[in-house]
Amino acid sequence: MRIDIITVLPELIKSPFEHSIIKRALDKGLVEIHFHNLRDFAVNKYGKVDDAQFGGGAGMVMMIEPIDKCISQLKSKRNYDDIIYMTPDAKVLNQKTANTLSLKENFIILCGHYKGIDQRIRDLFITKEISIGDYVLSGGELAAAVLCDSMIRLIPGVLGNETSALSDSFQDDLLAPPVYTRPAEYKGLKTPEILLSGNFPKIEEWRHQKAIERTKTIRPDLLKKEEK
Ligand code: 6GU
Repeated sequence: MRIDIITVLPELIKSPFEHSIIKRALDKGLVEIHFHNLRDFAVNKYGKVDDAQFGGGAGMVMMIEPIDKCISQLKSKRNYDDIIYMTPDAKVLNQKTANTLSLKENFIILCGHYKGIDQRIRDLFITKEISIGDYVLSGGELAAAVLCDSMIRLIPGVLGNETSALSDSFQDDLLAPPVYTRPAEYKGLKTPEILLSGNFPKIEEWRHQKAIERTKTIRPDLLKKEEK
């Protein structure tokens, strides 16, 4: 997988890729990430990439020209499966989208800022728009890092034990069951007996039951989705 990230704040988004599972995926060559500073395509020597919106109103809008130049340059070098715009006014990312995207090869991810980008960029280039939740962030960078993490960990070979991605919360629309590790008892707080029993079919049954209970309590909307 190759991901090209377009941003006005490359420093803000780099560090999530320098640790843990994502770093290992990069080191193994399973994914390549390239950062592009939109200011390199600015319309003047002061690095201008945004302007006031037509029609009036507070907030700046990211201009069409720098983004056009940057995306066109990338598109002239290779084909992209998707050109994704990170914005709160879009469908919310879920595990199904992450699964689908993890099977593709090349992405451009454009991080929004200020009031957003000139609509003509969306009409012309963007093939997918993604939000990471119903709240507003200062920019698309953190959201892009979240999206990349969710896709990269699903690329075969990234996680040591591939079954662990499959048993994650949300993979089957259920929250994960509770987990315990040594010591079996701490200050009188006990691990459920069943987990120490060695009876693996019973343990699986217990985990599934707990997953359903947890989902009913915390995210009943997920169960409703399953019934559809
Ligand atoms: Cl993708 N961008 C911004 N700025 N805020 C968000 C978001 C994205 N997703 C949720 N909030």
